[in-house]
This record gives sequence, C-alpha cells and structure tokens, in this order.
Amino acid sequence: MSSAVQIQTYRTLDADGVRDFIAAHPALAQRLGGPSTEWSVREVSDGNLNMVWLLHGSHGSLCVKQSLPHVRVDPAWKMPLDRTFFEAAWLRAATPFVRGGIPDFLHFDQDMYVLVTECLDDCVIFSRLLSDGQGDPISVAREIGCLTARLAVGTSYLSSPFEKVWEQERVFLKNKSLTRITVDLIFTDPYIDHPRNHFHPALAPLVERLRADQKIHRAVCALQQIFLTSKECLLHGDLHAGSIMVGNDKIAVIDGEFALSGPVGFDCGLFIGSLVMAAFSAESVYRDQIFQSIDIFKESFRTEFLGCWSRRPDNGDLAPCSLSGRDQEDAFISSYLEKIFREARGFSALEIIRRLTGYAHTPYFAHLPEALSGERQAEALSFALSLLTEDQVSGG
Ligand code: SR1
Ligand code: MG
Repeated sequence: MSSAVQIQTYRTLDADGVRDFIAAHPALAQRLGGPSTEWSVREVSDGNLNMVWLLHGSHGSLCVKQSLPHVRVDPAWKMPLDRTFFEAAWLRAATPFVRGGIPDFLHFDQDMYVLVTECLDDCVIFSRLLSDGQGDPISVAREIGCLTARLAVGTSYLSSPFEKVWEQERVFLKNKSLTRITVDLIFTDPYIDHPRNHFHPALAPLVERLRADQKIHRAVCALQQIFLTSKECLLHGDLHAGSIMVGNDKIAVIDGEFALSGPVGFDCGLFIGSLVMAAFSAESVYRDQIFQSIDIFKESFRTEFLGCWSRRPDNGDLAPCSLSGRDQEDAFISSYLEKIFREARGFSALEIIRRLTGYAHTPYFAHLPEALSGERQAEALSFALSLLTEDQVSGG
C-alpha cells in the first residue's frame, strides 16, 4: 500500500472499468455467471465518500465499492484512498461475531482500493425507511442491540488476551483520515463558527448556545477524551441509521470504513441519536414506536452483552480470577453496563447536534414543510442539549 504503488496503479473506475475488474477475477466473475457483457452494472453511490456499484449476472450479484482520492460529494476535499482497506479489515474482524449481520466479505484489491462484498439485493437503507414512516424500528433496534453487544464483548479484553486486542488496535490506529473527520465533524465544528456548518434558521438561538455555553463545552470535551483514549473494543465508528440495511428477513450493518478502537458507548450513542432524530420528525404512533425502540435496543444490548460475558472464552484479560464469585462479577459487569449507557447518552446528544447543525445532515426532516421542519429540529436539538448538560454526562 505504498504511495508509489498507489500512484502507478490506482485509477477511478467507471461502469465498464468495474465490469472489466470483476471479469479479471474468476472467482468473482463465477458468482455472477454468464459472459461479462451480459452483466448489469448499476451505480448506486449514495454516501458522502465512495463510489458503489451493484452487479447482477445470470447466477448472482455483487457489490463493488471504490475509494476516491476525495470526498465523493465534495471533490475539493482531498482524502487518502485507504478507507476501503479499513472497511475490509472491519468486515474481516467483525465476521466471526456477527456473521449474517454484516455483508459477506469477498475481495479487497489493495492497489485499486476496491472492496467487493455480498450485494444486499432486497434491502433498503434504514434511515430511508424511517424517513418514509415505514419499517419496523423495534425489530431493527433489537438486532442492532444484539450485534453491538456481540462486537463489544467479542473484540474486547472481556474475551481476548491483551496481545490480541492490541494487535487489532494497531491496525485501526492507522485509520487517521476518517477518525479526523469524526473528530472535526462530531466533536469540534458544531461548537464553533465553521464554514462547513449549516442549519435551519429556527435553530439559530440554540446554535448560539452551542458556541457559548461552557457547561456544554466541558461535556463535549469529556466525551472527546473518552472517544480518543478509551479503547475498549472495535467500533463500527459511524453507526447511524444510514449504515444499516433492512430486508424482509435480513438486517445488516454496512460501511465500516470509520472503524477504530474506542468506547463501547460510541456506536450505541450514534445509533440512539439517529432514532431520536427520526422520532422527533415522525407523527404520533410512529414517533412512539421509534422512542420505544430505544428501550428495546438497550434491553437487547444488555441481554446479549450479559450472555456473551457469561459464555466468554477463559483467556480474556478483563476477567481476572480475583473477580471470581458470582456477586463480584455481577457488580463489575453491571457497573460497566451503566458506564456504557451513560456514555451512550452523551454520544447520542453529539450525534443529534452534528446532524442538525454541522456538515452531513440527517434526512429525517426533509419531507416536512419548512416551518414544521424547523420546529421539530429545534425540539430535537433542545433535547440533545438537555442530555448533554444533565449532570450524569457533563460531570456537574
Ligand atoms: C465527509 S464525510 C461526512 C460524514 O459522512 C459519513 O457517513 C460520516 O457520518 C461522516 O461524518
Ligand atoms: Mg456511510
């Protein structure tokens, strides 16, 4: 992955380039079946960063993702290509714990920065379902609770020796450009007057508070310290509802390019923040259902976390023998769960704030008439500020 190799061999693929690339890889071509000229190649790039295509042949389908040397939606914002490498690494690391809950990893080309995965054909992005008032947030929340808990235990010191956790950490410590995006877009920009920020005019008084309130700034700083220094497990790193695909009998987390070692509560908080925004944009019954799904998420996370903990391998370094005895173990794990949920509250507030006042906005309020959209966004933002300034999160 040296930069010399990158300059010589990398080129951005168009639809024909994607077809030729797959045709040159017999195992992938076989999955599609038939001659390459008969494959359909459809560009479906939707996120901010990468190019994505879906390919269909007579036997099957594939999803192809390629990094660009810039942010896809802003070519002036230059960016190294290595993000598909980290997404591939995340898929490989997460698969043993959540097989089926993420797309099957098929191939990564380190010169072209092309990642090939299973194509989730019948699935729709969860944020789109929520925006349309469709979909079943309760089932999704239950699954995501399970998946985040499995990853939290499976990729942490709870079930692995520190040597293995440090090796994993070493890989993802190099994911610097996307972690920089998170540090800037979530923890910094919304609290200053940054040219990337934009927001509905109805939010102006609250945004002024975001820039001036010292209690808010202390809480953000405390959460940023946790994010940067508390390397508890492997995180997805961008687990909002736009990173979740939902089909008839499948729920899968995609887009692991922001993966890093960090606090368990971060992924939980981003997911909860997404649900809170969707709830504030929704009407009566659906709104109640979405709020209810937050409790379902927490319950499902807690149950699965405790289950994984009780079945953990005996070589984890965060399960010392000095802790033996049921009561001691229970006390340790319940205080850890409390810490995770406390931090998740804080991170959920930051996710709401950045999606309403920063660079990459949430789609949930777009379908509402202008004035109502402003009102609902202000309600959601006030809620986030109240979460952030409660003593549990801000430290008083
Ligand atoms: C420039 S990238 C902006 C946002 O898009 C991604 O999905 C992440 O949420 C990131 O913060
Ligand atoms: Mg994404």
